[in-house]
Amino acid sequence: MKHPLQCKWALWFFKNDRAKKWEDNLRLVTKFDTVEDFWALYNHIQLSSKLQSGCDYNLFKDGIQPMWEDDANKKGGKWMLQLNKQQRASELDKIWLETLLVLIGEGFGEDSEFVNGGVVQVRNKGDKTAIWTSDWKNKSSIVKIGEVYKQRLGLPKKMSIGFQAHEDTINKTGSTVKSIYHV
Ligand code: M7G
Repeated sequence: MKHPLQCKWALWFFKNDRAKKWEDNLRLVTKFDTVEDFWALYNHIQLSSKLQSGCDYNLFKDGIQPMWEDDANKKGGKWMLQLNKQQRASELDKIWLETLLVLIGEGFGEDSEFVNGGVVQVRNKGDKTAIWTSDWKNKSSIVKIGEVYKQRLGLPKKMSIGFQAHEDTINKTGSTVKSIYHV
């Protein structure tokens, strides 16, 4: 018997092709709901650090599309970790694996219901990982999710990560989006 996960998850892959619309570059890879199927998938796909710049992996709960427009994400946001260029070689793969494990292992406890998924984005200007949640107004759960994420990644206490509402990202005017919470 395989070991069931609490939820069924879908892995998506994004490959930047500027000739196409953003959503047409997004592909569903597969869905899984057991520990064994997760590892079979993980061992089969490229490590994030080996992807071309402009690519993303998204792991979302089955039924939630990895985009702002999905009903579950519409009023939500993300805890984002911005890495520097050196960290691709030394830390990106560890951080993304830990992100996957905290998601599928329901590491956020009773706040897991507000967690929609996780993202890794490989970019020349610096890679990023994020946890996407619903309902940015639910401050206590969102902050607890951020604290767990920071702790699971082993980030130093003095290092701060920010939470941005997708509506602010969509409406951004400058290059930076204000963070509404910090941990
Ligand atoms: P990004 O890939 O999140 O960050 O957004 P990057 O600037 O580091 O590459 C880049 C662009 O992709 C955005 O400005 C949008 O045009 C598009 N995009 C990203 N996301 C997450 C979405 C989404 O959820 N929905 C739509 N429609 N476009 C998106």
